Amino acid sequence: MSDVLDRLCINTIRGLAIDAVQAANSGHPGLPLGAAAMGYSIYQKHLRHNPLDPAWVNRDRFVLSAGHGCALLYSLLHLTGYELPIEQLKSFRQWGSITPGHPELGMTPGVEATTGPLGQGVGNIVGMAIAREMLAAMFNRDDHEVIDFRVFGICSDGDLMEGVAAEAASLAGHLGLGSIVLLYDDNGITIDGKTDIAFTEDVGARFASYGWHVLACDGLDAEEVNQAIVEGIAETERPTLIKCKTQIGFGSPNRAGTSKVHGSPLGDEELALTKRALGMPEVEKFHVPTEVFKHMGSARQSGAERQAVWTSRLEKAFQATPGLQVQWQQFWSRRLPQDWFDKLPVWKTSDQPLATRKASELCLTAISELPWVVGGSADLVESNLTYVEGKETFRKPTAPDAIFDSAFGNTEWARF
Ligand SMILES: Cc1ncc(C[n+]2csc(CCOP(=O)(O)OP(=O)(O)O)c2C)c(N)n1
Ligand SMILES: [Mg+2]
Repeated sequence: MSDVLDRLCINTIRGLAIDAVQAANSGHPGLPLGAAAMGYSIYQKHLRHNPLDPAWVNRDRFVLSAGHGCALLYSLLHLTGYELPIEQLKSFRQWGSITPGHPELGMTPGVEATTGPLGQGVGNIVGMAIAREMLAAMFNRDDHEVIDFRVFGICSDGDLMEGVAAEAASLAGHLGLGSIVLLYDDNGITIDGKTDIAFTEDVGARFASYGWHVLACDGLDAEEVNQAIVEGIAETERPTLIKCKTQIGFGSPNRAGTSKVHGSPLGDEELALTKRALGMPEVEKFHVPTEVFKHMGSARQSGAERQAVWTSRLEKAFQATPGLQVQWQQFWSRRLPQDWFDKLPVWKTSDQPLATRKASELCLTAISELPWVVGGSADLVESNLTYVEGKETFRKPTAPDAIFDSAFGNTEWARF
């Protein structure tokens, strides 16, 4: 029974996405048709979110790195009860709508990152997972874990061809960012044709060499995807990549498996044929069966309940740890203390010359007492003077710190 309902939900997502693209007469139907089961499994079975409060601090994150497939994301957000009414799907890609042709952070409730430039969403995912570890180090106490969100994502062939994804994935493997579960829409097709015209590497072996936990499954089979995600979540020491074998444009009798379906609307005739193949009503546009609305829309209630449980956990943590609440409120209000500016050193033009890197160091040191200052250096700490005495580097518990090893212990995540 649940199999039947799952299939209906997945095909409803497909139907909404291709109707949106057709209504706009532009967009990308191929990815939503192929990756609908992946998106559904994440949103329906695993994502701990509250559609009515997309800013809930401890929500699981989801990033669609392959931003061109955003009709999939908008369909998922609509069905799970975000403030994204069906009219927004009907006005996909239109001026004034909140459903732009690639996801935009701050425009659509539930969109966590602006994506479109391939590979960069993978970078966002890794950044979010790093932020999670920093937040956990700041706010979790032994018996009170208030930060424990996971970071999910979907990426495509094009994403994994990009250097930025490789660099970020290497760092994620090195750091052992176990909160990441990244699904790879392995459909073997890009805009110019089959991936083997340019991309024949063993992606799984590459990610394994980065230190990732690599799984593979049939990405069209919701239950297989679901099982793989369960395994990915259970692995908390390494990030997980799930190679999901799919077919671009799945369901479209004349376009599935071809690059033609990547970025052009199906057209009325092929759209009807696709819906027929998927067992969906052919004429009615933007069709959502009542049972799908009920099933997927239940995320509103379960999300609110989950957030309420977490809120009481947070209150218990505040009670148990003096000072934590003030620190928490200061941090999330994103306001700096009134006098932070006064702490900065002041120079006059008549002063002795000073190297800018030295002046930078003095400024950094002055503001380093703010608890949330995080800095970085492109392997140039000693030349840029970006190290602040008494502060620690962010690194994996077991990783050596080449420069400062003797000065600081390396047995736990740096506390900020
Ligand atoms: C950095 C970058 N280069 C090029 C593009 C243009 N572009 C959009 S999608 C795409 C590739 C499509 O292939 P894939 O990522 O496998 O997506 P699919 O066709 O399977 O949906 C390209 C090259 C881009 N968005 N970003
Ligand atoms: Mg592809």
